[in-house]
Amino acid sequence: EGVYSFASMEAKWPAVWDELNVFAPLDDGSKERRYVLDMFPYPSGDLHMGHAEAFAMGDVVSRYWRQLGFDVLHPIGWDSFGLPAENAAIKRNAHPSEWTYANIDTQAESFKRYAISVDWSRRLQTSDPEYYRWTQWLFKRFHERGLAYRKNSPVNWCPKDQTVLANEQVVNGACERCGTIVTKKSLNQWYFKITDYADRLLDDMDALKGHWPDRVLAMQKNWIGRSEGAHVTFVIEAAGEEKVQQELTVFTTRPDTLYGATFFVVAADAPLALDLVTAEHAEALSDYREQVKALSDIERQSTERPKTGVFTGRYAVNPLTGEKLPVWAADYVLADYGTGAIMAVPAHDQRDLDFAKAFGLPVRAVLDTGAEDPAVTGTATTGEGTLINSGELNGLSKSDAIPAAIEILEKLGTGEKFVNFRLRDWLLSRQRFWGTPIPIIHCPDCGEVPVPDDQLPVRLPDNLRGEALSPKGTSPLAAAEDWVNVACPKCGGAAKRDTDTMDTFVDSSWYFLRFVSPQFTEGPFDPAKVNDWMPVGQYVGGVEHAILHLLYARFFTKVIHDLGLLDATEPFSALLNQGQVLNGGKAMSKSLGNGVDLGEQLDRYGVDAVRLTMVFAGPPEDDVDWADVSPSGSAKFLARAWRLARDVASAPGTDAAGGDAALRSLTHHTVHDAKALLEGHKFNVVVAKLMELVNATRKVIDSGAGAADPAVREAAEAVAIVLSLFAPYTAEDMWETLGHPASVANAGFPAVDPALLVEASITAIVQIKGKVRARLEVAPDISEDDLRELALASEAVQKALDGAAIRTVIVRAPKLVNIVPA
Ligand code: ANZ
Ligand code: ZN
Repeated sequence: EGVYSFASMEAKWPAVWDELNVFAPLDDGSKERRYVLDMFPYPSGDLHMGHAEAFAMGDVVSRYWRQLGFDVLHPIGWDSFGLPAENAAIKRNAHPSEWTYANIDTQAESFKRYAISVDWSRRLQTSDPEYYRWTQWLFKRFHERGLAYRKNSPVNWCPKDQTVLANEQVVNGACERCGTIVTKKSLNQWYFKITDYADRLLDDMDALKGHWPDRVLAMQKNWIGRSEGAHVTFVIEAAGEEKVQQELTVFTTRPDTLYGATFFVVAADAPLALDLVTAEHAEALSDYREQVKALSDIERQSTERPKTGVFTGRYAVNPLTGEKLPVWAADYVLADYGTGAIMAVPAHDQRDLDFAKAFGLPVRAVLDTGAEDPAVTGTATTGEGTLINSGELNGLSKSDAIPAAIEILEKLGTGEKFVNFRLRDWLLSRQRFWGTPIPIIHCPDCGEVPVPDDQLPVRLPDNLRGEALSPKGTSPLAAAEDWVNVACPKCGGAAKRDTDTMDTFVDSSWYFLRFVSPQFTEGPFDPAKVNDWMPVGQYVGGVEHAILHLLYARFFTKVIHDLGLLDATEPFSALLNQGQVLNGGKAMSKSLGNGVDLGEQLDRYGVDAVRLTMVFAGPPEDDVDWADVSPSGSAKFLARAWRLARDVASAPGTDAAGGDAALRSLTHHTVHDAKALLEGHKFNVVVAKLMELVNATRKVIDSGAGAADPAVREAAEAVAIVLSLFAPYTAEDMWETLGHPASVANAGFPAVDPALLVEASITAIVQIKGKVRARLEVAPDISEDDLRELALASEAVQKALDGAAIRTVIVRAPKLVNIVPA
């Protein structure tokens, strides 16, 4: 031996760790528990560089907590339903499960080689019937509480994937997955009533501040979009014809501007527009609605686009003034926000002003902000100011006028304070095959009948393959007649199963709970275990999940709490977003041809070197540019660390007393600092400190007592333990060489001797006129007087002063003396 060989370490240790069951938690309450979780992978192909980075970070936390003596739960599973498997199955005339489980096996092998410290006995897959049985069970509990319901409404439709999408899956008007522009389609779909939880989702973020990235919290806050204002109801003027619509309610954040409303706008695509329009204007509206359909919400709200719209022929009456205001239909008002209708105040809202200019509608300022009249400038005024042209509100400030206006409206019975949310209910049904079947049976007599709990899971049929799965706009499950046609559980009559499957984000909204007892058969998780582990103490994953997965998981946790099944109200106490792995400053992609193959890197440099490189590249939140890092440099460092252990092992023993004092101090400082740095996720700095310690240890070996010095052994052991967080193979090998039984993962973080942290001396700097003239080695607790005396007596200082008189001496013990000559 004697030569560092990552290949032989990688061949040796996994079996030992397996045998010793090193990474399974005791789960017996003998130690304090901590739960660390990486966002579980999707089984597309083998692991890539992104996995290697994310899992390296999560593993540092997990291994650190284990070294601190916690009982650590660190599980892994697969988010294994979803479109790619289905598309691959169509292409290969296969069943999606074949592709899925083959990929999972490949990834599992790679993860084992990558030596992530997980308890493999807890592995789960969301596409396992043993798992989705409980996804269905939870769906039923939501359904019983009215939190899962079906409604007909215009939904986002991806023409390529031939399925509906949740609002959260539409990014800049396009399908999050394939980039196709999303259209609207009216369909009967299942929803989760996440809007019932909007307030709690927002309020409970307070407890996450400082533990979740600010950016993620800001994104969630914005997505929930709480907006305080009022509902104001206007009576529609009957223009002699039969009245279809009696009233029009708007949501406004600016009830103070009511006197400045000069017209109304309803969303052209809302049913409301059809209810309002008079016969005379019906055709113009219907033509306009065709135009609007093609636009995304982003385009519709763009301030760049010229304003378009049609008059409905109706007027609404301002409850405060009796003024008749024309009602228009336009696309810049969205059908599914607020009430889908607005009172337009062109003087103080730019979009309303643009619209007023385009159609020659009046502009009336009601707030004097000191700026010029918006009717003249074309710029709406939005700042603070004093109310004008506003009857009883005149003279009030904007912030006083808002509640005053609401009070007046409430007295008139025509308005009230209202809090509006941007958040919509979560559309969860999908017209695809490879997902959790919705456990509902539709009976012509009994309506929606849930499948009884003892008949769960509703399994996917296994006789659909290849072409039968191709998207048709309705779920492929509809074609499986023997599966679809069932007896109604209530009346026994002929009935049909629901043929939609659930959004895969449903599967991932509760998997962290399943990990506490993945084999439990009496419920989704063992109630006796779940509160021992939840909430997750550290969650690690990409920022791309800021809204979708993380919001949904928070929602599920709150509902499951409300069901009385869980104490926690938040799933993840702390969140770490790792950066991306780039190559040449750009994300790796096929089209750029800058992909780096993980397997190849592992073959070339070894697992430890790749892991260390990921961690050493910078703080975990930053991107890693593979073109800028040096896995071969990492490999060299690992070999250098490893040789310390070898040298110690082959040196003759000495008595434990003594040892190189400077090295001992450095070792204890390194361990001490590493703790604080690890808590702050400054993993890269810990690695840098280890490098320093390895170099210092080597110097001592090469001089003085050599490897037999007990300070050298102490340093080598500390290196092995701290290094085990980043480079488990090298560390385990060092630990064995140093004469300890496996595993170094359970060695315990080295104890720090506080006496060794006290510095023997510190360098004080002496400046004259701002120039450094001397450096003095002084005791850290030197007094000001002593330091002044020492500085003035110093030869270098005497020389620099050259007899000049001194005006003042400023002393900051123990580090600085500033001499100001007269
Ligand atoms: C009158 C008004 C006067 C308004 C004014 C603003 C300024 P947030 O903060 O996003 O909640 N609005 C309401 N529903 C809308 C919809 N469906 N589509 C487009 N715009 C809509 O914005 C609330 C404001 O956005 C509301 O207050 C309304 O315009 C508009 F000087 O009412 B406001
Ligand atoms: Zn029935």
